[in-house]
Amino acid sequence: SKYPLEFSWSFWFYKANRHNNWTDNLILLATVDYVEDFWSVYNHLKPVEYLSDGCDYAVFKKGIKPMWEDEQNQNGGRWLLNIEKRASSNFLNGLWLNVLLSLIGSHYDDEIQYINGCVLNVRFKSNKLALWTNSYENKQVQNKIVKQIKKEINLNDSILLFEIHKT
Ligand code: M7G
Repeated sequence: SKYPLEFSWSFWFYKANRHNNWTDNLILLATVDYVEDFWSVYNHLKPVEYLSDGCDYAVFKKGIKPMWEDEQNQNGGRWLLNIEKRASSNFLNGLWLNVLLSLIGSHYDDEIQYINGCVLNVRFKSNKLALWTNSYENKQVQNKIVKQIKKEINLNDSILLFEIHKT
């Protein structure tokens, strides 16, 4: 029997294409309800180090789109980490996997309810990792979340900035 996740999670891929609206470039890849299915999808996908500039991966709770327009993101924001290009691909891959495991494993106590998902932006200048949350007004929740994410990715000294989404 398979091991169920506390929440179902959807994998998304964004591929840059100037001819489309931003939202039309987002593709829902798969939704997973079990640990085993998470690994099937994860293992099937290109490791982040091979994504080309302009692409994103996003993993969000099922039913929440990784875009500002989704109702669940209306009062939300993101904890943002810049990842310098000189960081190794192992580091980048590990960072992304650790964030995913922290989400599917619900490592955030009660604060998991305030987390919508995570995004990795692969960009020419600097890659970005972000954890999207759903209530920017709740400072206490935001601080607990950022403390935990730093622990998960083993980066206690790095700086994550909180940004409120554009609406
Ligand atoms: P980005 O891809 O988050 O970062 O935003 P980047 O500047 O490092 O590439 C780039 C642009 O994509 C934004 O200025 C928006 O035009 C568009 N964009 C990004 N997001 C996350 C959204 C979104 O959620 N909704 C819409 N409509 N456009 C977005």
